[in-house]
Amino acid sequence: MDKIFIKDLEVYGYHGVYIEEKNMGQRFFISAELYLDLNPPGMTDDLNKTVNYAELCHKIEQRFIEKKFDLIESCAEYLANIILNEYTLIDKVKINIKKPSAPIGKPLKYVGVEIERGWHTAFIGLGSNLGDKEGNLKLAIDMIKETEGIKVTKQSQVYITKPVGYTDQDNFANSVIQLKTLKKPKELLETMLKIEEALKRERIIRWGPRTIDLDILLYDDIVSTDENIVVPHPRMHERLFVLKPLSDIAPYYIHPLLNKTIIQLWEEVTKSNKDF
Ligand code: X6L
Ligand code: MG
Ligand code: MG
Repeated sequence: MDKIFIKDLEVYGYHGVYIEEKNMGQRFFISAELYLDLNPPGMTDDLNKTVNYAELCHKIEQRFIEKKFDLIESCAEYLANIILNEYTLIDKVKINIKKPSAPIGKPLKYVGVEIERGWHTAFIGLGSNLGDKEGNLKLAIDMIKETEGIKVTKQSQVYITKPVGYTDQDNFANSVIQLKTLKKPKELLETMLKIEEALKRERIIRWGPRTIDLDILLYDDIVSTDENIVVPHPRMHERLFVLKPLSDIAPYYIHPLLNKTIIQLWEEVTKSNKDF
């Protein structure tokens, strides 16, 4: 992918665990690699279609010196966040921070850190069958939209569906949203669980009635078997109340384990189930 780079921008800053580092300060070298499509600006010679690296250098310096972090890890995380939030053209950023005068008492060129952060695509399945069902979906989506580091980019229709699994309960309202996020899967899951809690989700009966259920269906094309966050959602490919709304907004998205499009999965399930 195309990139713009800034190499070893020298900045005098006040980060460090030791008090002298915070008081006296020291030199740092900051490098950034910005991943974005350089073809549009390259074809049009238009600065508005790219990132002004002069402006960015000034911003990096300004934001770097206004804080006093213990760790350069925190500095890097902080800068990556600012850059990705303020320059929407940038998909991914690499930040490298070097500390050539770290108080180590050994001869070395520098110590440093490097991180890579970017926007990821995820799909969330929403379900509600208690209280104002459609209102609950809307409330949850509003809370997701207000979360820092998340942008909701697509929304399916709302479908009224018969309960699956535990059938002695009210019909569900189901929908699916696509979002762009800076969060890792684990952080995204925590956000979803917090919103479920805020909307008074109670877990009494397994598969039972709920004000809101927020499931991470897909996260990029990651296949994760971490027992807390299994993506793709292990049963999404069997459930029409997921596949139907998902096919509204991502019909040709390929399920990274089954290697089939959402439409294909939907057709396979529809053939053996006439509930929709
Ligand atoms: C055999 C055994 C076959 C269990 C299927 C299917 C279990 C689905 C649980 C199953 C089995 C589930 C929603 C729902 C639930 C929802 C609708 C579940 C877990 N959530 N039904 N049932 N919408 N329509 O959001 O999905 S509970
Ligand atoms: Mg669920
Ligand atoms: Mg769930």
